[in-house]
Parts: sequence; C-alpha cells; structure tokens
Amino acid sequence: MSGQHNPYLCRMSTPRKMTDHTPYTRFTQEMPELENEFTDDVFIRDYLETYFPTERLQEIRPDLEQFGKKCATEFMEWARDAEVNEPKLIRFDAYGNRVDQITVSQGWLNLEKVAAEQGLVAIGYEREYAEFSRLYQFVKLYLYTPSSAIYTCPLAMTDGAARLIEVYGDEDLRANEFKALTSRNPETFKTSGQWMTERTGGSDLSRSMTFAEPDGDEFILEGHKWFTSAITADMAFTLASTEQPQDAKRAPLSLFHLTIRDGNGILNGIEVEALKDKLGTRALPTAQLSLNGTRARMVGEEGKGVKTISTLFNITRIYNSISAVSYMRRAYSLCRSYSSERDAFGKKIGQHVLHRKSLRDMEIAYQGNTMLALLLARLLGREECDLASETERSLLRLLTPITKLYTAKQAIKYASEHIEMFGGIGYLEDSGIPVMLRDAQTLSIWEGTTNVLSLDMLRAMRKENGFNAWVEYSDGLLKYITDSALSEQKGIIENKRHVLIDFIRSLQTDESMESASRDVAFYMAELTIALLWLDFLKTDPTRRDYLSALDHWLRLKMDDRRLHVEESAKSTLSEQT
Ligand code: MFK
Repeated sequence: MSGQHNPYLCRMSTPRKMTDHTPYTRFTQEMPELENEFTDDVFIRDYLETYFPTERLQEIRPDLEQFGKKCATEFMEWARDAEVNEPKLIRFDAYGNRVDQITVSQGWLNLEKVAAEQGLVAIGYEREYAEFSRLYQFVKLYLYTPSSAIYTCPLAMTDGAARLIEVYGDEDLRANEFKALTSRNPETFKTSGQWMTERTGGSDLSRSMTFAEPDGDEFILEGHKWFTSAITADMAFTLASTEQPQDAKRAPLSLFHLTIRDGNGILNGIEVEALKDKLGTRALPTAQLSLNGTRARMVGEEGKGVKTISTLFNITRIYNSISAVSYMRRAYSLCRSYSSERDAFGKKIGQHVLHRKSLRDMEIAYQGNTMLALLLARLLGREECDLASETERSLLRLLTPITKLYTAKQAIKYASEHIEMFGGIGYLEDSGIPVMLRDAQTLSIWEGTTNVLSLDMLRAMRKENGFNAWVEYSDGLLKYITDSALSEQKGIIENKRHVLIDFIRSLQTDESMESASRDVAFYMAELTIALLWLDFLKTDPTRRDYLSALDHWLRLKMDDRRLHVEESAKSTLSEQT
C-alpha cells in the first residue's frame, strides 16, 4: 500500500505544530525488569533450604540459577514470538491433497527444545534425587511456565502419559514411548496429548461417543474429539467404548494409546477439523478432530478407562496448580519491580503505603499458594519412590483437586490485580500483561472445573479415606509445633481445624455434602496453607517476615462463616428425615 492511501500516514504527513499548550512530554515510562527468576525469588530459595536435603541442594542450585536467568530473558522473547505468531492449520496443499498441517512459531519450537534439554519432564523420572526429584522438577516448571507461552500444557500431558505408562503400560510402551516422553534429547523427545472432551461434554466423560472396534491386537476408533491439546503432539491417550454407544445408554469407557502421525507425517485416520479460537492459551494449538479409522491400542483394563486415565489427569492437575502459583509469583515480581519505577503523587508508587499493602498481600498469596502446590510435588515424589504411607497417598489424592481448584481461582484474581497495578499500561496487549489473565482463566476450567473438582474432593473423602488422612496429617504436623513464639498461631489453627472437622462430620446427606463441598474445599486449602506456614516456621519463627505472613493469612483469608449448608440442601435434609 502506498503512503498516499494509508489514512494513518496521510494524517502523519501534516503533523500538528506543537505549542506550549500541547499537553505532551517526551516522558516514557521505565519498564519493569526481571533479572533472574530463581535468585530473585528469596522465598523459593528459603523453601528449598527447608525441604530439599542440604547436601543435594548444592548440586541443583547452579542449574536453577542458569535456568532462572533464561526464564527472565530469552524464554520471554520466545514466548512473545509464540503469542504473536499463533499456530495455523493448513488443511490442503497446493495440489488439493488434504494435509492438515499445523504450523507453529519458531519461539514455540525453541520452548519445546529447551524443555527437553532442561529435563523438564525427565527430571521427575530420572529420580536422581529420589523422592525430591519431583520437587526439583516442579521448581523448574514454576520458573519456566510464565515464560513459556504455556508450553507447560504439552509438558503436563507428556508427564502424565509417562506416569500412566509406568503404571499401566506394556513392555512395548515402556521400552519405546516412555523413553521418548522422558528424553532430554530434543531429537528423540516426544510429547503426548490427552483427548477426553467430546461434543457431549468435558466434565461428564461418561457421555463420550467414540467407538472402538477390535482389529487383531489393535482397535479402530471412530468418533469425534472436541478439544485436543496440543495437536502437534506425537501420541495421545484417549477414551472410547468397545460397545456401540446408543442414545440414553452409557457404555463403559476404555483407554487407548495412539500415535498421531506415521513416520511420513501421515495422520493416523485423523482429520483436523479446526483449531479452536480461544480466549487465552493462543500459542497452544488446540484442535477439533474427527477420528475415522484411527488405529489404537488399549491400555489398562477394558471398561476402566476413566479410572486408568485419572493417573494422567491427576498429574496434569498438579501441573495446573504449579502453573497457577507461577503466574502469581511472576505477577508479584513484575509489580514489585514496576513499583520502584513508576512515580505518582510525588514519589514512587512503591513508597505509597496503600500500594505497599496491596503488594504485600500479593506476595503472601503467592507464597502460601506455592507451599500448597509444592506439598503435592513432595507427596508425589514420595508416592512414586514407594516411600509414601497410606495416609500420604490418601492425602495426595485429596489435596490434588483441592489445590488445583484453589490455586486456579487465586491465579485469576492476582492476574487481574497485576493488570490494575500497571494501570492503563497493564490493559495494553503489547505490554504482555493481559495475556496472563486470559491464560489464567483456563486454569479453573481445563482439567476439571471448580465444581467438578469439589465433587472429586468428596469422591476422595468417601472412597479413598481422604478426610481421615487430612485429619491425621494435620494432627501430626501440629504436634511438632513446640516453639512458644508460634503458640498463638497454633491455637488459632487448632480452633479452625476443629470447626472444620465438626462441620464436615455434621453433614449427613449427599445433598448437604454436595452443597457445602466447594466452600469446604476452599476452607481446607486455606487451613492447609496455614498449617504449612507453621511447618515452614517451626525451625526458626524469626525468619524474615514469614511470621507476619502467617498472621496476615489467619486474619484475612480464613472465614468460618463460609462453612454452612444452603437452605435448599437443608430442606432436602429435613424432607429425608
Ligand atoms: C498447565 C496444565 C496444563 C493442563 C493441560 C490440559 C490440556 C487438556 C485439556 C483437557 O483434557 S480438558 C478435559 C478436562 N476434563 C476433565 O478433567 C474431566 C473432568 N471430570 C471429572 O474429573 C469427573 O469427575 C469424571 C469424568 C472423572 C467422572 O467420571 P465418572 O466415570 O462419572 O466417575 P466415577 O464413576 O465416580 O469414576 C470412575 C472411576 O474413576 C472410579 O473408580 P472405580 O472404577 O475404581 O470405582 C473413580 O474412583 C475413579 N476416579 C475418578 N476421578 C478420579 C478417580 N481416581 C483417581 N483420581 C481421580 N481424580
């Protein structure tokens, strides 16, 4: 287009003369700066000093330092590239052949390569640090996620797939696919998808309509998958039924493993119908697929597909929690930096007491939520190394949905605060700030909505002894708090613990349990965080200002009034009795 026809350039061609009255200055705002996402994060360093064995910490610290630097520099550029240059679907080539190719940005490819090289999945399976390997791995993911354009999503499913193969896979899957999923070599590293959602729904998987017909050792799948991330993966786990689905009859689902393309790039009986136009996670290619003759192998017991795939989605739910807290940390980090750059009303905004108070709230929120998410990493590490007691296994099962649902909501809240703390700049797309809110919004939807996970918490309480495990765990933890400097906080937490236990024991019907489940989940998350603060402080209550963080938490986050049964559920209760 020539300059003449461009209205913007035309307007520029006769610039207005600047006069004394023009309210214009050459002022430009300094941007916030990130230096090193590991060394700048005092809390995460203190956390590792508390929970990672001291002698082994010396071994991983240099790795975390080099990685933290990259997360604050080159990865952010790649992520920006991936956000700006969104994936595209090319359905036909020039000669009319159906190709269904997905193109992605160089930034996205770089983020994948570095994920393999840095062992972001591999560390969890090499188990060089035994039960602490998961903690090390998830701290790296915590640093990486906000600089990854959510490449963490393919990694989450890849990790879940590796675990699923470890638990249920046959020799072939273990010898080949498992090695590829956990490889550090970008040439041999493979990723997996997890295809569950169909047009009939993403929460109630029993409504799935995909049919699997036996063919020798394999099955041929016919059906449709409505949300599949990431379609650039090498393989996928998906659900289908070996019985023809009929209206109003729900057939038991089984789990299947499939490769997406053969060695020549030809799709395995799959048509990519569209890439989804999503609010956020736009760098991530999420597709809508039809399966027309897809060859697949059954994994696990026939008809037990949901149970089997829960091994995978329990891992992705932990990733979800880590991602949520990593966003909160990044929001805090940028807001803190900006508060020492931006002037308003005669001083830096960080010097205004009210702004400082808001920042402090953000800081305490990311720290508390991080403790909750990393507890899952520690428990998972123990479970996978066969060190977990029955109580710890049940606790992990219970706290996985609770942590996922709680941290997701918190991430959305603080992503919004992040925008507000930057004012108008935070609302501009090219500041790179709004993307965090759009991405965070998915954390409370995919891998189970807040309500679905509240019900999963009830499932864990009823079927897997989750509540008793939590009671036992919290009791054990409180017994070790002997320092008088913590006695007041300990007393408050003990009281709140009793309130919760009494309330849960008072729930006598399914309706009242269901009605209260979401509030119970939030309260348990907050109470568990309070307990974790106590545990963190028990060796040295004077450490930094962590004790004031616990006081803040107890004062502002824990409202017993949340524990009540809705009138509607009560009436059902009285009708039944
Ligand atoms: C940064 C992170 C990135 C994450 C990447 C995500 C990208 C991928 C996008 C997606 O895939 S989004 C799709 C999200 N959908 C879900 O997460 C499913 C949400 N729905 C549920 O979780 C429902 O609770 C569920 C589908 C599991 C209910 O299924 P059913 O079959 O109606 O429930 P049922 O009959 O209670 O459970 C069947 C079996 O599974 C039972 O075991 P048994 O057969 O032994 O009795 C349950 O105990 C077991 N089960 C269910 N949930 C479980 C579980 N076991 C362990 N853990 C769980 N969480």
